[in-house]
Amino acid sequence: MNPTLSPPIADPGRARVTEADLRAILAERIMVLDGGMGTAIQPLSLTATDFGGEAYLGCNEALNLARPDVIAKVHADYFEAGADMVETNSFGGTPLVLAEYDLVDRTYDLNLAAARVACRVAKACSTPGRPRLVAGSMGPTTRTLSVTGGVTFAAMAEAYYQQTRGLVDGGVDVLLIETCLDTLNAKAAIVGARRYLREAGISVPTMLSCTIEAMGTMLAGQTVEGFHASTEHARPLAVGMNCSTGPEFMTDHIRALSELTWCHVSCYPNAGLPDEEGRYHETPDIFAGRLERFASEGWLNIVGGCCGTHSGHIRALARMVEGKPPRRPRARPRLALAGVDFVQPDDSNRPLIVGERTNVLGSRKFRELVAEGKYEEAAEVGRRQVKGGAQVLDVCLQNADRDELADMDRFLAIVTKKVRVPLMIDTTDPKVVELALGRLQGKGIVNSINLEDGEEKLERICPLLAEFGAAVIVGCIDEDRVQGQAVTARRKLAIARRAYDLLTMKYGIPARDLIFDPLVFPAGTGDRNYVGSAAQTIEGVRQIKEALPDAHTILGISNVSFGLPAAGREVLNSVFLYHCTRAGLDLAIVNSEKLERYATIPDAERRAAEDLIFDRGDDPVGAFAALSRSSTAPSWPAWTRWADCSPPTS
Ligand code: THG
Repeated sequence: MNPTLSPPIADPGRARVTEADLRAILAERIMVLDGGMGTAIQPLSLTATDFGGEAYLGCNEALNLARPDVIAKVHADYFEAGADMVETNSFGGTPLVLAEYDLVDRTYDLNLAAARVACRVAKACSTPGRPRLVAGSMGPTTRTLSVTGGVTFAAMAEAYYQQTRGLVDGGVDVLLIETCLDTLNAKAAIVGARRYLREAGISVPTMLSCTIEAMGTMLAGQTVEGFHASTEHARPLAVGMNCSTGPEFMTDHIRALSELTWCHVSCYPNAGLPDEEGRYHETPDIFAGRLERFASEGWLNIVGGCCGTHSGHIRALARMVEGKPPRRPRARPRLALAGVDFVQPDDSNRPLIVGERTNVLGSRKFRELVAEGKYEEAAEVGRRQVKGGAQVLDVCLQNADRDELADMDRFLAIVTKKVRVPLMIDTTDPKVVELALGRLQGKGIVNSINLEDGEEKLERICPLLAEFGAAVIVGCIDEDRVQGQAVTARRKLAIARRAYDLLTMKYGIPARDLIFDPLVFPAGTGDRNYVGSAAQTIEGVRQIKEALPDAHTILGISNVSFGLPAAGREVLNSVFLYHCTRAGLDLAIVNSEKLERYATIPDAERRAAEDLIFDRGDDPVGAFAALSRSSTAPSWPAWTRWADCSPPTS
């Protein structure tokens, strides 16, 4: 413990502003945030003594203990200029960053002090009609989980947990996770912050703000839409952008975000792009003039400044927003998925194609590559699925002979660098789910849960969905000992309804994140149990979509053609997919490189496939097999989970 840094100032004894009060203010007007902290400190030419010693020179957080008066003055100036909310001087306040100054053991004190200084000034500047607020600043740290690595998700979450403790105990009204360059860091911040709030039994809203670089994406590659999709599970009070460029370059991104999000929108840019010497040139009038457009378009709820802005900029902003109505958050949230790229299934692009080959149970080749430790080549399998049109990848590494956890860890580290699409984590092991979700920058899908063992699995997996943000596939399977997997449309719908109620009401999962799998069984084997089951699946899709319109549907299309020769499989898959799509299917798991185009299938083959699907004629199995020149007997896949593929009983 270093003696030159004094203890934090006393608790100012100020009550936290509630989320309800914050929302009431945001409903009324555009809120003004402060400007840059660095910009305000720089001209003061502080010395090593001000920082508490040579060792801390340049560590702004040290000033919270060594010179709280300086920080208090910066806050007071911003309030005086018209800011409603100031940010604590804690941008680099995680132990990950403080380690560079050997200040890890002062993490709590430095953040506590940052919050107390700001809260004391906020208290002094508040009037009954105008509360002044404090946002706890949480910067991106000096590492990126998705780009540079060198730190685990758990360690990152722990670092933010430590920072949150100090800020929340110090009394901040909001936690502001800002300047996010890598969404995976932001997700770790969310996990860490929530863990402390849960422990302390306190509710403090979060705001999230990403940084889009001049080339139009975050450092780790996502756009602002991807960032939003990947973090909306935090239910942030506001989401927005800060830093990086001046306001002008943010225009398209802020417009897009404003159209997309159901949260409030914040924007606090730099004072233009910096020149060679790192100086910013937008004057208060130019800066406020550019942001005026955003306010007038109705895109903004919170506005402020970042690097290069000072109290002059904030004064100009406060004048500019006066009397301008705040943005009204968009009403209806929709399912959004993200890898690096962002995608939303809707009626124009349905069904999203999910590549099936990165599955050790479904592809011998992929299984062998993984078994030989050839993860790069295994990831190439995924890249080819994407090139072939896959918009999502199903990743399954469930091999009883191997360590699934280790395989998933290694495979994801590589495949996330090779493909930009959202990933689907195909596993039944909650440990694998947890590890995998901590590896995804974007918003993925867990494949899958069901009611086969009652609620046992749900209890373990649902909290992970809320913690990391992921959609989930719910298979239409229940506890029934005789026929757990639903074959009839009626049972598919009944199970989907039951799961829907349970998952939305008891587990709090948003309906839009539920993707029901009505189940596909082999249609071409002659197994009496599955005669007509393909038609039931199509009808199941239709009924689930109709009864539960907020939720989504998915099918493993290739299951339908198990046991048929290759040429016949592609035809049957394609015709089946066509009918499922007409029924409303949202996502389809297929081999994206081998999807026969429906329109190119000769009439006779298409009719034979339809006869098989809808069980028309005397011997649709035989007729279809004859047409697709089946000579060999059906070969049985090593498949047991999704379709009960026991060989025909008769
Ligand atoms: N629903 C959900 N998830 C699923 C399925 C489902 N995941 C897995 C599966 N079903 C979908 N994926 C595949 C992958 C491969 C095959 C079928 C479905 C396939 N494989 C060849 C076979 O078994 O004949 C193997 C060929 C080879 O080894 O190269 O057909 O229904 N939610």
